[in-house]
Amino acid sequence: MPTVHLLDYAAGNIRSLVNAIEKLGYEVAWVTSPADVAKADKLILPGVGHFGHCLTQFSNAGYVEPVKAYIDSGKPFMGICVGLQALLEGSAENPAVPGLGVIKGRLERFKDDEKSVPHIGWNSANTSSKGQGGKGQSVYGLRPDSKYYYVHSYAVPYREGELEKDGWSVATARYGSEEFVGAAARDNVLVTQFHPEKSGAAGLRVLKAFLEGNKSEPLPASISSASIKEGLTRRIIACLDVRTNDQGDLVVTKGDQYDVREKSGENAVRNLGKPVQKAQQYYEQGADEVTFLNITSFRDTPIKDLPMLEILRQTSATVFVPLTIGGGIRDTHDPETDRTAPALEIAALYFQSGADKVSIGSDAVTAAEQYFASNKTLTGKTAIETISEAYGAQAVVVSVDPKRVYVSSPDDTPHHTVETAFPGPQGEKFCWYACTIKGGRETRDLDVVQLVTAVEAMGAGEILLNCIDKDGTNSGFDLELIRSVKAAVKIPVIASSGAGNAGHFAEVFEKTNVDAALGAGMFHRGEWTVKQVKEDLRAKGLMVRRPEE
Ligand code: 1PR
Repeated sequence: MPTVHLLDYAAGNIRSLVNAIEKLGYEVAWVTSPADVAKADKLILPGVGHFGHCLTQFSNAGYVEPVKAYIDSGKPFMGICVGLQALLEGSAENPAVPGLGVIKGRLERFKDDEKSVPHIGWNSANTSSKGQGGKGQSVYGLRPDSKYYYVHSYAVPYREGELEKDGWSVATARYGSEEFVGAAARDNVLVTQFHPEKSGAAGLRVLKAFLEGNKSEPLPASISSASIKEGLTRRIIACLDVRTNDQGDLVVTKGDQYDVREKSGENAVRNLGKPVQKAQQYYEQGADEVTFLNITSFRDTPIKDLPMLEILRQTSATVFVPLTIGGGIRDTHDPETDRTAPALEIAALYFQSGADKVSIGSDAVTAAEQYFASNKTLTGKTAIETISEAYGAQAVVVSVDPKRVYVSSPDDTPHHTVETAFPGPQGEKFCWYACTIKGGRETRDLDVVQLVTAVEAMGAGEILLNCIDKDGTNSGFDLELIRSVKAAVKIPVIASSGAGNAGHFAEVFEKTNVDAALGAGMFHRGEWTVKQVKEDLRAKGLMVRRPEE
């Protein structure tokens, strides 16, 4: 089997990249010391997270000069995400830390006055009119009508002609009003800001072209200017709530307002299928991400044997879109070693098993309560802060489980209220959203706006916004809740709970500025496929990613 070397300097979820490379028929060998670099025939520098953190580790380990020498040798080199950023001269994220300077330019933070930051989701890498690839040619399998998965807060602003005059072919993407470098290629070097290993068939094609040294080929004739649509697509996420049923099997389940037991018969846990199979099915239907929420607690299970780890390992071998895992991301007692493993260690196990993001629920509420109790002091020790520091904000989702508390007037509560078009049982025209923990079983005196602003300050990169009142009702998303959370934070927000048909997805995108929308029950019961939802959105003029063969 041909071999490709990966440089491992603790750069986040590398498992997916290894899976993708192996699927393409290559074997992975690891560069574990600077002396290994020169032995590689093909070298990939992966990386997610924080520029300064990654580059400092990279430089302290002595990799700067060997990697520069490798690039100068003319052997194939690919940099992914922070692996692209490393080749620049520097970054506004950490001006004191220099990059390798192979590419002229600096990273700048996206402006968040008009859009969410980080930039998360599927966007273009369009070479159609730029650089030496030029019209009609595909650079390393990149196609102007394909979409690729990006997750980053910093990017190289695109200035026409600047990189090209140094011989780079540049693929660009647009986020809001900003155009940035999505990928660039020159001689033996290919760098991508997006993650090819997370970009479905389109991403695997780019990786394959790199591995095979296929730098340029004619674009398929089917691509026309009409089929090229710039910008971020509407993200559709399939969510699997996973727990053990009464027979001890891990199943996908789905509750009504968080009650996952059948209403009749033996009151059994609803069994809607097997987690890995369901995830595969949604990937094939075109889901832009898959989220697993572990809603069971695995009592007395040694941490390294947590069943969700195996689910992730199996899923990430064939599902090449981002995977999020939630449930139980907190400091955890390990019965095997009789010690408490910090949340960061639990998260690390999930990242090593194929997760791209972890989602934190109950622990985030406790951390937010402490944050307000200590006059908004950041301790640096919460799960959110430690994981965000090590893996980057984009790897930390906070899952919120709010429920409505009705009041007659905003003066009746110190909490953030919304005026509602759906009055309460006594005709109350206002409500606030109380945060809950432990799967909705315990309600706290903390409102959703307090929670999301606190976790944003701690370094969370995204909000997964459930709603207990709407969960499993098939009556559509709670638009009032979504608007109020979107107005409170700059980080992306995923709408969740209540989707019952394709029209509900169109509604949430048209009537709010939410960043992504998630469905569960309607997909699990087979009433709608992800593909049908996307077709409906496309017919309504909303841009979605088309899954490729
Ligand atoms: O508190 O960090 O251990 O995380 C536990 C996680 O498990 C939280 O993210 C919490 O939302 C979730 N969870 C706990 N109990 C339940 C339950 O249902 N009994 N599920 C639960 C939450 C909500 C969504 C659902 C959408 C869409 N499920 O994930 O998929 O509401 O459903 P729909 O489209 O069918 O309406 P921690």
